Amino acid sequence: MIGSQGGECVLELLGEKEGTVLELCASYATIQSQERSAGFDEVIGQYPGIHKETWNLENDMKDPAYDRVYVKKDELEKVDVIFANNDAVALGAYEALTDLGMEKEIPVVGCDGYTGENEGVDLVLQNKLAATISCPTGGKEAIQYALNILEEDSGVPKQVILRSHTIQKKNAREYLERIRKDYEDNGEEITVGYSQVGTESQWRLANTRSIKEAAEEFHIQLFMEDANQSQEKQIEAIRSFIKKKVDVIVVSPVVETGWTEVLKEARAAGIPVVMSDRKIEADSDLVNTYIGADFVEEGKRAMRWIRENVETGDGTKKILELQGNKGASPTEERRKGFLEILEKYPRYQMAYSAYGDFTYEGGKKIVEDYLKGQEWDIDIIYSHNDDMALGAIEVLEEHGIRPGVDVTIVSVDATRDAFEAMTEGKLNCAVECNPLLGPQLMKAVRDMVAGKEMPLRIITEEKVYDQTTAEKEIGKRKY
Ligand code: GYE
Repeated sequence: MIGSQGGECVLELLGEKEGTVLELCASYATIQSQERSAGFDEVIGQYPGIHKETWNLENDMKDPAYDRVYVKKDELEKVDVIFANNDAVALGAYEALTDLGMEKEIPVVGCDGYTGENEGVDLVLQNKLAATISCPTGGKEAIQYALNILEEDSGVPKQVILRSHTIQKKNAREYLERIRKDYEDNGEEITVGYSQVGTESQWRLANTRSIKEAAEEFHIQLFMEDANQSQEKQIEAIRSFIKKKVDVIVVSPVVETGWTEVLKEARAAGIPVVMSDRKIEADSDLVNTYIGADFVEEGKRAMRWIRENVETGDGTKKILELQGNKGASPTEERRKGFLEILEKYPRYQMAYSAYGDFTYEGGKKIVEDYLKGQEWDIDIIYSHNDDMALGAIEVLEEHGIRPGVDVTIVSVDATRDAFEAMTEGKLNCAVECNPLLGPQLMKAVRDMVAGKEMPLRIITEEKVYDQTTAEKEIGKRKY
């Protein structure tokens, strides 16, 4: 159904029923992908003037799709349209075409048609995709039919084939409006209990603001508890939410382990749980979905930037690492990703590493302690967040060591403060971690309450900034 609709859409774009279409078959080994491809063939196959090429991709992610398309410029020359069986892959293809200067020549069609920021419908509105074919998950309808069956209503159909839609620029706004109405018609007020980590960083403050604003915008009643970095307090908060019988519980977990018991209590009470920003170690059936960044990738990006920008000559460069709080997923994973790249380049050495709990004071203290023990001999500071990096900068300056000059500093988050430090030349690079999770989270909450099936993970989109780009970007910083 979705594939054949994709086929119709491609026909419309080709106009003359001839030409070459490149099909990007994401996660090609899955049944879903094969079905979409078969549906597509059924339509396209009727026109002998249309030549089809298929590239099978192992997964459905954007970056590998970008890489695959980018290196094949020669083969793209004869292509008239690209059809990707998911929107992330379609976006990867579009970005590769843009970097090759071919985006005007080859329209890209995707599938899924999700309605969040930078998802299918939005990409159509941004003129990045020529169209997306929406894929209804059917969760809401399934629940409605289940209720009908329980109430012994007659006329429950045996099979329901849901409609998918072709969304193009001309109908995208109308489509979004219809979906919004669907939600409103649903009527009931949703309640969410949110256990927040604390107020340790600028990132966290921006994150809290984003969640509160989005709750208002989505008409969701929010109970937010600040745990002041204590897991005990978070567990207490979750229990209080269970007692309140909220519709959904959201946790931004201060550490990864120790959640199983309380999450089982939530499950027993029938309350779905979402992990926001950070992850945990627990059975996957205890958490409905995760929303947040790819922290391993952030660590890798930090070290890749160092490798490309800090020359070693014949010597070695010493790194001091400011870690977040012990046992938190961003701490563990930012370290892991960083070390994974570092290990390949023995001229960079991890000389010292300590926990600074993601706070300004924590960053200060690590550098102060280091300087108490020895002469300053560090070339690079890698900080798991901006606040600690800024704390470190203060201490370095007090000791006459020039941050950003005598020592290269790379941090994660890319808050406005970090941009200021970059434009002042004190911070060299900031790997972005987007705290504005509110809208995506509240959308997921609404979807969940409406009975929609949730993706396992929702990963945010991020970039790397340094002094060459900071000046241009600082004005756009929202946090
Ligand atoms: O980077 C840091 C904050 O969990 C991603 O926590 C978050 C991290 C963020 O305190 O600044």
